[in-house]
Amino acid sequence: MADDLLFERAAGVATITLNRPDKLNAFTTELHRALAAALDTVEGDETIRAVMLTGAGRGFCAGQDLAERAAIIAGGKVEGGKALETWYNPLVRRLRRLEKPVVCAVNGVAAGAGANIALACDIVLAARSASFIQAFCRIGLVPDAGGSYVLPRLVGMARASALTLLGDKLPAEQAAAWGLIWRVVDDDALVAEATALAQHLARQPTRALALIKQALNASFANTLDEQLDLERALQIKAAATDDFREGVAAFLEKRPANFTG
Ligand code: LHQ
Repeated sequence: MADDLLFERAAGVATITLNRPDKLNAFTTELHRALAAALDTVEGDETIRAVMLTGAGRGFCAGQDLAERAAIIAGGKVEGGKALETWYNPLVRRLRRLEKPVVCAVNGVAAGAGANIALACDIVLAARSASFIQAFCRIGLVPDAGGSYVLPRLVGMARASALTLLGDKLPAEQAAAWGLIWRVVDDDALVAEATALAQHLARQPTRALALIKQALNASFANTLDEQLDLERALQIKAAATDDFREGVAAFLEKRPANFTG
């Protein structure tokens, strides 16, 4: 079902909208397939220099479609790892490794893997009415899609423990106050603000932004010495770009930079 995912491009930004609003954009295999194809396009098109990910309707994403799961369970093929291996883990790895910034506009409830896919994006804005639910424990599962990795790092172990063991709804404002996400925006301004942010990012030095992502991805696993060495290696790459030359020239000439990515 191609309509389960909307894909638009304008001003250097690919806007990807999860579009199963009646089911709060829960992930079916079809939706995963469509999202993977959209990311193929993003990766392969150098005119796309930023991504905006959002959901249609009143939810962002309710995680795995449990009706699809129930059908699999009824068929006697219960296998918790397959969907992670095939879809969720590659998706999270791709978002983290994508050499373009990804803005997530969380327009409503983000539950289960839906919450953790939002948190795998680079800058997360949420509508004031949105919320985050680590819903896994409610149905006898463990957090997946990277939740158990990012939550302690973003909000500390005490909050990560309560969020994942209780499965309570965390309102967007609290999520922002805790540092789980970047910012809360009024509901009716969310898409415009997220789009403007993504368009801003699309005009920035894309290669440098990709290298920044790489540095931050490595940061928690590295020692200070390792990270200093990595920064040096990445800086050599950044300094070799046309955009670095342009950035310095624009600064000295007191004019806006025209980065080409
Ligand atoms: C849904 C869903 C949904 C289907 C709402 N599926 N229909 C990975 C790999 C392997 C195994 C399994 O899992 C995973 C990763 C995961 O993501 S596990 C976690 C899966 N997600 C959940 O457990 C969340 C389930 N949803 C909810 O708890 C609620 O819907 C929330 C709290 C998100 C929102 O509640 P409400 O605002 O009250 O909305 P609602 O429950 O009435 O939902 C609206 C409709 O969407 C409704 O359909 P209907 O036809 O009755 O109107 C729901 O059935 C449907 N829906 N989530 N995950």
